Amino acid sequence: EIKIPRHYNAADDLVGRNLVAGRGAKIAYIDDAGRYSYDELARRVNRCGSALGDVLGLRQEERVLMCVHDTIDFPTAFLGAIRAGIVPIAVNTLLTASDYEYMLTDSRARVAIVSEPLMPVFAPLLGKVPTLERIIVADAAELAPDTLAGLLEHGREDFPAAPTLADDACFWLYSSGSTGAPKGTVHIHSSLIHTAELYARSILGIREDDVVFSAAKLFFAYGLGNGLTFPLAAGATAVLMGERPTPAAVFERLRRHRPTIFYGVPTLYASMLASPDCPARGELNLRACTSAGEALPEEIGRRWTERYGLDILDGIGSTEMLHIFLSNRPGQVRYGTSGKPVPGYRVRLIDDAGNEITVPGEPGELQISGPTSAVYYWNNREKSRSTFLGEWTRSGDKYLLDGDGYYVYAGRSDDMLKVSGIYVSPIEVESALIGHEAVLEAAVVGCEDEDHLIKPKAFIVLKPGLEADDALREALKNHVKSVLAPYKYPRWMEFVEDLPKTATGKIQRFKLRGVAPR
Ligand code: 3SK
Repeated sequence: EIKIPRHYNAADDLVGRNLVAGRGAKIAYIDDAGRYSYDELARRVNRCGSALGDVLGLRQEERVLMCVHDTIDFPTAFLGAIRAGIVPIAVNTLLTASDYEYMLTDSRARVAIVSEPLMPVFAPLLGKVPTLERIIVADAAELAPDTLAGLLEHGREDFPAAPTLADDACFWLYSSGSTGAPKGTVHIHSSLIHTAELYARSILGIREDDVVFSAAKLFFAYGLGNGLTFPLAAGATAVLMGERPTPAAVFERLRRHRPTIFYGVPTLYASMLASPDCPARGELNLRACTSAGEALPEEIGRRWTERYGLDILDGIGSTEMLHIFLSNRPGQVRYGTSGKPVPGYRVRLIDDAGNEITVPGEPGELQISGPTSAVYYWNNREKSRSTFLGEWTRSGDKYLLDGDGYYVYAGRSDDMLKVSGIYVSPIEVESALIGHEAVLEAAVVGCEDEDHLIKPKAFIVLKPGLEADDALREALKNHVKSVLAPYKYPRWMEFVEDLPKTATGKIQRFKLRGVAPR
């Protein structure tokens, strides 16, 4: 673990260390519009931090919500806010207006910075959310007063970092649970650099001459480390991609920019391997590949290694712990496991009676201790108390230890599903289905697809007199996609007479798991 001074500003460190090291002229970021040196990044960050205060009137410790695609505007706004001591809240760009309304209301962010294509979702919230005063449009070329580009024109390049402390709130990410609203997860200034030292430097061996590319977006804790903290901490170069990470879009960046480190998620690796355009070994320049978000099926790992002669380092992290705390290591990969604790973290498995499991083969809830744990959930004492247990943080994941000290994923302790690396609450999908006029009751569980990756499956009881047909299936899928973030829709639907329930009427989802997809 590194020693961090009490007076510390994470943005000042991550950008400033590169200037001090003489890397000002080196390319920090490449996005779809251009290339930006470390000097240019520093200018943008300083201008942004200064303008958030001088032009928009934001003060240290106030919050700014960011719904921004992966372009240079993300690090500009995120690090600019942090430099000013303002707390950015990076949110998923795939959500609905009602999700954003909740997050804006909950956080009381006075300003939102939003990528231009997402403005139709956000614009109606100005006027609707009483605490929201301004929306600044990112990824827009015009130098207008309400664009980030325009705002930067009014910022100072010599803007000093705010006098923050290592333990001050630095940024938030929203974390979802199986019940209740998403939780504002508060991280402190010292956490970012710790993730870089503990995981990126020690497990990946990231270096100044690396070029990194994360298909996982910057608004995820995984992507934030991959594409922002780690490359800046090491003085490397990061490739950013604004569009959705389809295999074609990813191949294009792998071929054009020839990154040395690629960060993906299992669903993407599976679809890349299945693509007829999957690059040949010689076309790529990779030295390390990582996977997180959900457990990597063994078969996908093996096929990747066969094709590229390079292992995927599968690991697990969480929004609460900020990045990966259990990981496979180069040269010691065991597919089908999440590897071993990253040095600097301790993990333990706790059984249903609250006792620590010390023997291999027995599943228990994984708890983690390490310096990067979030400090609490905003305005949520109950969930904070049940998650952050002093030095230990509960993950909600069940694991077991194999005979050689590798940790094997054994499901969730709650009903949450991880779909393409993003949490989906079955209860939320059930409520959406029940909101359709044809549906009486619904239960949603995770089901494995042909690549052994989990996707939502719905068991549906229709209202009396209604019959299921293809048109109704399509209508129900479209209905869910219209009220929830589209990736949450059930991939399979089974129409049943009734649902298994407890005596008190609670749906017994466990009885529906393991029913083959239809
Ligand atoms: O889902 C994960 O495994 C993960 C990894 C790194 C950071 C955050 C998360 C949720």
